[in-house]
Amino acid sequence: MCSDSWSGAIKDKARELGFDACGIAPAADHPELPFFREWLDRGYAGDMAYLSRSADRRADVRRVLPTAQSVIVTATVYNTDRPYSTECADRARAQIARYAWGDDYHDVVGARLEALLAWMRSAAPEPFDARAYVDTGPIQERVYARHAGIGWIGKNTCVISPTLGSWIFLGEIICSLPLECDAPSFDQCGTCNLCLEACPTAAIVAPGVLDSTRCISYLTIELRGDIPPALRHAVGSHVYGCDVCQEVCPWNAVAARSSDPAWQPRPAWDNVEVAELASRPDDELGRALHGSAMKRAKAQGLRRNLAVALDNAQTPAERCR
Ligand code: B12
Ligand code: SF4
Ligand code: SF4
Repeated sequence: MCSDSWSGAIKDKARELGFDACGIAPAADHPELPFFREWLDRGYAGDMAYLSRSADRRADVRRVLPTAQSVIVTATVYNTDRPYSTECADRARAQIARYAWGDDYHDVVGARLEALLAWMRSAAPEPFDARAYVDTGPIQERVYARHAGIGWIGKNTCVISPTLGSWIFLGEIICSLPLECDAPSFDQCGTCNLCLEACPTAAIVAPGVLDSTRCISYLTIELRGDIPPALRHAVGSHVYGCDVCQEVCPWNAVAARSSDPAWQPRPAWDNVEVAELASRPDDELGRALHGSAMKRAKAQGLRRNLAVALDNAQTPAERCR
């Protein structure tokens, strides 16, 4: 098979395996890659030490796989038909980021990527080198997604597909095959600034630049220890992650939805009150967290977030602005 028919066959197979989009980027010196170092130097990674530890490898996929020539990028829609948190003024209602409502995407998307790679190995005329990653690998996924034509990197820093929106998981196969590549996506944010204006903690400090130490997603998922008092009110009823900068995005006004059972909200988190969630015993919380992306925070982290949300639910909304 020549490289362009190979690329087409890989994309067809990706669709067959349940991916909503698939594109191919060259393993090259993309202009956005050096920004990562600058971002780390500004302290925007907070306590996520794993990012600085792997900064050299994140600078270029050829440091992860020296023979790399192409990066196959997949997108998987996880959006479901539930309302956005911005549509709910009730601070007693627990807000959980929609990416975490169903099964753990590391497992689901990871298994689909492994299936794609296994098929590629069986169909390829010769052996090749490859690594598959979803989220946890030392690769700047959004940059390769942009150069694979999946979507552009919005001012909220998320990859926005012009056809699917931004409720997508990214996954990649870095490989030594010289595949036919797609054209990069172009920026379609224009003069819009809605995400910068809507962020409850002013974490988007400039278009495309996010200070994690202010981001509710970081504060409720990644941060170990207490949420800084100055940011607690703004966290509101977000007990795990935050979707506000994507919910206000016009490109998500009619975003694609998935009927995949994997992403449907688990009953334990569906439309639940903060107080009810907080009253559940550890073993019950632990069972609900099993196999869910929310297990990252563990029951202990969730309790810390619930305590902040409970406090906020009792606080007049005016004080929280
Ligand atoms: C660390 C991390 C976080 C951190 C930091 C997020 C951030 N924006 O950096 C925290 C914990 C805050 C976080 C939050 C979320 N995350 Co996260 N996260 C990651 C992770 C592991 C690394 C991202 C990273 O390298 N950040 C460092 C910065 C520098 O990189 P960047 O944001 O990609 O920024 C690029 C561009 O913005 C651009 N750029 C920005 N400014 C400028 C300026 C100039 C001049 C130039 C040239 C370029 C440029 O260049 C940067 C690349 O160097 C990736 C997985 C991966 N391995 O890539 C997932 C990932 C980005 N996260 C994801 C998700 C789903 C989320 C949340 C939606 C979860 C939630 N609901 O709570 C939020 C979204 C918040 C947001 N607005 O980004 C998805 C995003 C999918 C998408 N559509 O984009 C990813 C890709 C995981 C996956 N495999 O699906 N995340
Ligand atoms: S996820 Fe929430 S806190 Fe983080 S940048 Fe987006 S709106 Fe702001
Ligand atoms: S809200 Fe506006 S500025 Fe922000 S990512 Fe969406 S289109 Fe771009």
